[in-house]
Amino acid sequence: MKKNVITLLVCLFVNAISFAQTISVPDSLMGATVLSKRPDSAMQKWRENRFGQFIHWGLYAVTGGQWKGKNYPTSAEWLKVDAGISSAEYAEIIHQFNPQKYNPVEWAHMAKNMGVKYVIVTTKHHEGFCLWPSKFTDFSIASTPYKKDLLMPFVKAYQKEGIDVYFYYSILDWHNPDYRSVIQSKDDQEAFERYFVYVKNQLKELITTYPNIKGFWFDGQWEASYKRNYKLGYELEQYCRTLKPGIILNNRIRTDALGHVDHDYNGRHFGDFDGSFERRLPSNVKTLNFDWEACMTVPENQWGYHKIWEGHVKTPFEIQEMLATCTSMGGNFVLNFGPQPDGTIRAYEQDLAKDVGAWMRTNGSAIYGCDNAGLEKQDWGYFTQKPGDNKLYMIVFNIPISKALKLKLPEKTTIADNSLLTDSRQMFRIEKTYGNEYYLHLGDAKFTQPFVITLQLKKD
Ligand code: 2OX
Repeated sequence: MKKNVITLLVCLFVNAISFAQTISVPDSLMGATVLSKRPDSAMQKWRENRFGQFIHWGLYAVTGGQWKGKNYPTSAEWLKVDAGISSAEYAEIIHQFNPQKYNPVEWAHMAKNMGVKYVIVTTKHHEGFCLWPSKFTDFSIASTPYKKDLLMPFVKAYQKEGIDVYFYYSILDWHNPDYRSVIQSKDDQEAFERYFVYVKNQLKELITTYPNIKGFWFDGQWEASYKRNYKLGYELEQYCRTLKPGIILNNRIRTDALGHVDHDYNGRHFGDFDGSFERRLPSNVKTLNFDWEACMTVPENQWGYHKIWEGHVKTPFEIQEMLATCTSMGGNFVLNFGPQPDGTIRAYEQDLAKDVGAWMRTNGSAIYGCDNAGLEKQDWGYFTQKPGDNKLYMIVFNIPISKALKLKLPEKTTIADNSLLTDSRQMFRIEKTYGNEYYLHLGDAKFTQPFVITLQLKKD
């Protein structure tokens, strides 16, 4: 017992040291502070999670992309700006927000079944409306006909399912009268500084009320006012790290002295990971030397609920492939949901979650805890590998007419064994072609879904 305690203390200490060494003081231009992958266990967990859920929920769910009889096809959470709604008029929507069918236990259950290991929820989007009853504003759930806190039952339900909770928080705020997009006078600067006290108060309130959340996901950091106040941005990073040691922060937390967003003047991401891949995946299939995350919408460019989905809507296969792509490049993938104004989730999103979840239950071991395998990408799909493991996963999306999958293995490596992940009795014929190249022959095997083949590797 005593030995366990000592081991635990040593682990905590080593963890704290390695963590502290990773976060440095910024240079004079307020560049990035995390210059390599954070080795501590919190960040390790983030990395192993690989698959997350995004939730965009706020007053924009009520309007659903329409205003005064007009439809705005790609405006959900951006409707206020896109439809030119005044702040006074927009604020009135609060009286219609009444999600009587909200059941976060069902949401969390759906998320768990989909296979996500973490969730990011919009506590406050650009509109400024707060899902929790904040002490620092009336523009919150407390002023709606619903009245009750939405966030506490959400956090509890997700954490009960073992899903890590992260809070999205927008720095940009269309409601707070002290917020400024640009600073043109001393008064503007004073107002912006007052707004910043509000931000810090709210973040402290969130951390104090929900102490078990894992981190913040900032957004709306690109306006001139915040760039000009880059020192406040750095102060914010420090503040968050002091509020909760080990907290995980995305790169939208701040800018540098030259006004760079996402990445500093040297191309290094701010925060603990590069979260700038919004509705796109990195195109370069190489081992990226930093942690990153891509977030994706199901319909075209909109994150909140929209009554009408126009244009392409993504299918489960596309989502599975994006997740596999991200894992194979050493990054996380986050899929967005925009709940409806009554608190339910639209049928298409529920079905998608079910399909992706079914696939993850049988193929998830090629995703969770996996990373870039250090191999060249092949046309049939994606290689992944758990760090330090001699097992290689092939996630197959495209079967060639020849039914022969090309493999290029590292020098001095042979394939000791292979099988279908979902059926270890199903093995495939391996043919050596030349050098360290092989064909894996699928033969007559029939597939209706993307599938995973495991290769047991052996050093010569
Ligand atoms: C706007 C201008 C330039 C670059 C990005 C944006 N942007 C970001 N627009 N919307 C966003 C928000 N980020 C996503 C995660 C959603 O919350 C979206 O509203």
